[in-house]
Amino acid sequence: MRTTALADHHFAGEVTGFDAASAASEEIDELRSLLHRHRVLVLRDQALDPARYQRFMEHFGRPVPHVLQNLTVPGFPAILTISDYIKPDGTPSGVLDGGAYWHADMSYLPDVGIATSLYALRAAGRSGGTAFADLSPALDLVRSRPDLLRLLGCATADELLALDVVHRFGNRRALRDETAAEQTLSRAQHDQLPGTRHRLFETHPVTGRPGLFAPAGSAMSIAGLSADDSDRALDALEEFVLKELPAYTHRYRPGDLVIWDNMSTLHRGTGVAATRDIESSRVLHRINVNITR
Ligand SMILES: O=C(O)CCC(=O)C(=O)O
Ligand SMILES: [Fe+2]
Repeated sequence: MRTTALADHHFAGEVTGFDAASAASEEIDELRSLLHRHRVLVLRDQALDPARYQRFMEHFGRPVPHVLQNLTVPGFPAILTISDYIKPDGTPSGVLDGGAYWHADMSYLPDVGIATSLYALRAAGRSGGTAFADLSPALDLVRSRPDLLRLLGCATADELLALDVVHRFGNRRALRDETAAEQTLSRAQHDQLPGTRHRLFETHPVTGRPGLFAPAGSAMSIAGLSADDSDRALDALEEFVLKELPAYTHRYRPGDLVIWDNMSTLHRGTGVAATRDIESSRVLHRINVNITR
């Protein structure tokens, strides 16, 4: 197994010489530690049916089924289909625009430690990619930014670690901007997700280090700040992340397996135009696992 970093700061490791369908458990252990070195792992040319794919991801943690059960693979409640393909009857074949805004997956759940994998069954030249931003250098940088500390209401850098954020399924920007994308839920799905609070700088359950966690998407407000101050602070943090931190955009080919740690990254899908032409569509299978279980 060999790894090449695709961006600065060891961000996004492309792994070669690894076959997820046949890997021995020692090799998978090595891959798991590489996830925390690179935050995003890219493996090309994998051949996984749903059962093999799920068994492989179970080495990383316990699967966490998505609330959108209507868009899962039949017989596999933990495998969600992400696709821009619209079926002949006009219904979507998967989640179309669930992640077009910056977010960390499942940060609206009380438990932290969610990793995501996307496996590409189909991808065309026109297909959208997934853009990633690396949050792991953020804490040290924010500590040395008086402008951000002030916006966050912190008199000293140490106060950063005590900040709490209210999270809810969806996209904070959609509260104010009607053009902002957001996945909508049925009433029953919505009722399953009451929301939660996390530290803005959460301790990583594997590395033990505190790091910026999910400052966009489900992060609705910073506890203790007024709505306007909180919006200003979260906007500024997102801008800081996108301007100052390492980035990588993955363009899919069939057989790609991409795995990332949501504790130390943000991501967004870059293409959401629906198509009725299966040949030019993108079909991904997504599995989330909790790496602490
Ligand atoms: O469409 C993409 O590339 C990313 C989708 C996404 O963010 C997700 O499934 O959570
Ligand atoms: Fe996502």
